[in-house]
Amino acid sequence: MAVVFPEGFLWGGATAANQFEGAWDVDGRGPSVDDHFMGGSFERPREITRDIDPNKLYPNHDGIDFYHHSEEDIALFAEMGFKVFRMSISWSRIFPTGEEETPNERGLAFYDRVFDCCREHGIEPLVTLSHYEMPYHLVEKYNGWESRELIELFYRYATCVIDRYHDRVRMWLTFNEINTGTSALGAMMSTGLIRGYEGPSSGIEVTPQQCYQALHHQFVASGRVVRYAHETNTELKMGNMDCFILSYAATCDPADVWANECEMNRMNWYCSDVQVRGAYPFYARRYWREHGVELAMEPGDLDDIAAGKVDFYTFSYYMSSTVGTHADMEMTQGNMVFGGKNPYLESTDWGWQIDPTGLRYALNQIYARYQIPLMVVENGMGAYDKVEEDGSIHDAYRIDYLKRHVRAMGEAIDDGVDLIGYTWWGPIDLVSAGTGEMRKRYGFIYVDKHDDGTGTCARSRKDSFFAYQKIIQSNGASGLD
Ligand code: BGP
Repeated sequence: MAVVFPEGFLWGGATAANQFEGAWDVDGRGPSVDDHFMGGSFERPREITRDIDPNKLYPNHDGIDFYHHSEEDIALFAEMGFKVFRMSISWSRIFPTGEEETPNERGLAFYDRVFDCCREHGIEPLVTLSHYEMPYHLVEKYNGWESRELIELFYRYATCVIDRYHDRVRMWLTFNEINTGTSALGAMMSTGLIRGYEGPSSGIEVTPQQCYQALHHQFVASGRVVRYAHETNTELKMGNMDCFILSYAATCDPADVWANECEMNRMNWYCSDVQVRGAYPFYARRYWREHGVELAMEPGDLDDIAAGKVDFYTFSYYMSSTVGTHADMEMTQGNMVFGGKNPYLESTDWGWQIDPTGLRYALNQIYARYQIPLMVVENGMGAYDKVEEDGSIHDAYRIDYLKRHVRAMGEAIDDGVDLIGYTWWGPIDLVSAGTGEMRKRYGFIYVDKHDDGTGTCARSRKDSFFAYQKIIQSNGASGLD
């Protein structure tokens, strides 16, 4: 039976300012945390330097220069038929250190141009307020979200951009993959807990106390911003954003099943239970106790969380893993998490296990739990692409990944899930968050930019560009064979 997507389904693509804008020091922008990350690879983690060393390469500084290609890129998205374009605002473009009293007008003007251009093409912007970044000054001064000060500073930034753009941007997400704040890389990128970190050998360790305290501050900030948005314009829709790392019990040993249940609570449900239901979940207290977490809260924090429930649930989905208690488990990894290998699944060149059925399963699980509209705001495949002599790129592997995941979404919709949209991660090649590489490509649009910083930044269409175009044009009714 053909897959039927609802009328008005939001097809599109997703990006993040720090990974594609470039222009890191242009028009008054301040350095953000990502500007201190050097490039790495699958084998070699990215290193952070406290000072920017002019002799080193920081891939996020140039990104793919969307800053100077925005009109061309949005036109290409429109050519594919995008209904929605997910992007983030760079906080340090608006408040360069995060502590200014007034915003940087030149930064605001850039996003005016971007949103106007989207509107001209009939594309709805979906904006993430914080996608793995914050002004670097806040890391040095406050150790990021460990400090309560960040709540007010983020609120100042978020309310400023909501005031400026709410007539053109109706859909907002507060924090990208907020749940990765409990992982090592997420603690650096998402919550900025890296004061004193000088590279993998520096020995700085982040404790559960720091991670969960930082998350608490983000929950309060998110709650206040959601409430502000709802009061400012009743048409605004506010979402959470979780990295859904679906895991299966490695065996049917009840000990494995229970271990997986605990991991699903910790990794996948903890943050969304707070942001969707407006309260900490029942299992949190035992977890905190057993991990030495004692949250410092102020009066009103829980009210802010309760008043800031989101309107729709969004998530990224790339892979699944397994969880078990047996010593002989073979492990694999993504960018933010590690997990067990699943013998029934194939993996990408970076070891991410491909599991379209897992997407259907995840959508059903999430919808059963929350019963609010869902949106897949990241899904995609990082791969090496070969450019043929005539410039064409035949990325059949990416098309296959796309089709299988779209079919899985169609099944979930048929199951009864209220799924409202899908934004492919990296519709245009951009810098990898996990490794800082360019050669780990996700795009339907190729960008001539390389790991050594060379390249013209010229854009071209891969085969997948036309495959996605066909799917969108038929609203998922064809192009999936
Ligand atoms: C998610 C992030 C994105 C993106 C994506 C792909 O975790 O939200 O920013 O980068 O993963 O990951 P990577 O770039 O590490 O391949």
